[in-house]
Amino acid sequence: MDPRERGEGIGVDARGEDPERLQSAPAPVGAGEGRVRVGTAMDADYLPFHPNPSKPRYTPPPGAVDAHCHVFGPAARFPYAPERKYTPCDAPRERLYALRDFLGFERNVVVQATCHGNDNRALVDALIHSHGRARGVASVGRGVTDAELDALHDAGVRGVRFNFVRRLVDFTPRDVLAEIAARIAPRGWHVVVYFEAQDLPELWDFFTSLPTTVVVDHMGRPDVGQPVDGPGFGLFRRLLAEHRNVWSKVSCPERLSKSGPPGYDDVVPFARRIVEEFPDRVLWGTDWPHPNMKSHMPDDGALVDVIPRIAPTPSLERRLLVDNPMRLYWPEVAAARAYTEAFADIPGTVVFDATQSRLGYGLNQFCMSLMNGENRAAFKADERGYLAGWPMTGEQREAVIARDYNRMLALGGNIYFIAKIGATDGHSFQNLAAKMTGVPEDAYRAMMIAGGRSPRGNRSRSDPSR
Ligand code: 0GY
Repeated sequence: MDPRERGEGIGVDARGEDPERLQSAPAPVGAGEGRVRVGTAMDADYLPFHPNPSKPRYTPPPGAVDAHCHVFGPAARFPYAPERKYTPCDAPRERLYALRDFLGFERNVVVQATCHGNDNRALVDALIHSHGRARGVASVGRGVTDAELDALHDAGVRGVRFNFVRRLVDFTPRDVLAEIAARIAPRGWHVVVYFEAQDLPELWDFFTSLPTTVVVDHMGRPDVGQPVDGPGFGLFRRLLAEHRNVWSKVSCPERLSKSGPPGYDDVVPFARRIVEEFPDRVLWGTDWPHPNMKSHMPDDGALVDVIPRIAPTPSLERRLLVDNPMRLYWPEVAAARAYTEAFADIPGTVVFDATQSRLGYGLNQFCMSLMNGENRAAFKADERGYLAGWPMTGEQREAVIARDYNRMLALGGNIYFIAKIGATDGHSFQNLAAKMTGVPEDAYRAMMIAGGRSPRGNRSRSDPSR
């Protein structure tokens, strides 16, 4: 059996030899031909996702979220909906997560696509196998039970999607959608809407009556042949300006562009305008696996390289890729982060939170290996050689070689672990702490006996009594 049909052999390690390309065995064009997938085959004119996207030149900030992507099938496990308008190429979660790592993202928001209708099983399967690194937007009908909504929430779903694009779905009465929105609102979920720009006037009243945050897919699909200051895009900007609960995904240049890849130059001014005007209500996503593209299949690496052109400052980038999606999809993590960030301006303090812990995982594992005598001997005999065997950054290795303990803390080291290096060198904890403080050991000892360091001048800069 072809491993692609089992969704296997395409995990994060299945990279080819060219580090500039993600080489995980593509589903070739026409992969559906001649195959029976529970009675369905990929549409003859359907373009499969890019087989080997390039490595982006742009590096997303740590913690970046791809906030619009899909999983399709595999159809053998998760059949496509009978009422679907297209049959795609399977795009299983393993491929999505391999792409996430290759492009330099940390998390995904997986959005239910119409080819799966209201059957969210492939989405839920992707979420529960993401180790907490994916959250989702589901599609539900009026008959959904509270228990089903609970189960979706437990899996990581935080929103529902209402699709108004006529080529993708049949019409659903507005009162049905309003009823669904009223049921999900108390859960803190939001509504994602997908529509064509020409339908915005007719949908305006419905959108503005929704009781939740409303996230618009792909900037409401503007006609980028029109001026960015023209009436069409002006109406969309007015929607965001007048309704602070409305957000926009600045995604899908490949769908909107007339000028095409690699730069998608005609879409850039539209996306940039939205990012600059509404920096705290924008999200970005790859839209992998790019269903229903007809003109071309985008190289996902090239799509990532558009980001710095639409979010041209580090602050805009961070809000677009990290702060905004975290606030909407992982609010509990964002709140914990905001709490620890409040301590970041205390002189000499590095808060060891989940972010630092992830950064320093390899460094701290190396430190713990020094608990073992043979490992200590091996490290002492050849420090660089020994360090090369641990998954650490070059900066972390250099900080260890230099015994720069403060730098190690900044790079994710934990004091309880990095103290093992000091112990290996024959230092007491007191000696180590003195070294980190930059005073002789005697002076450090005297200070501690006298009651420890004075908090004066060492409080948070935001503390008026500092
Ligand atoms: C997208 C866009 C498309 C498809 C869907 O749910 C879907 O089937 O969203 C499209 O064909 O424009 O966001 O993936």
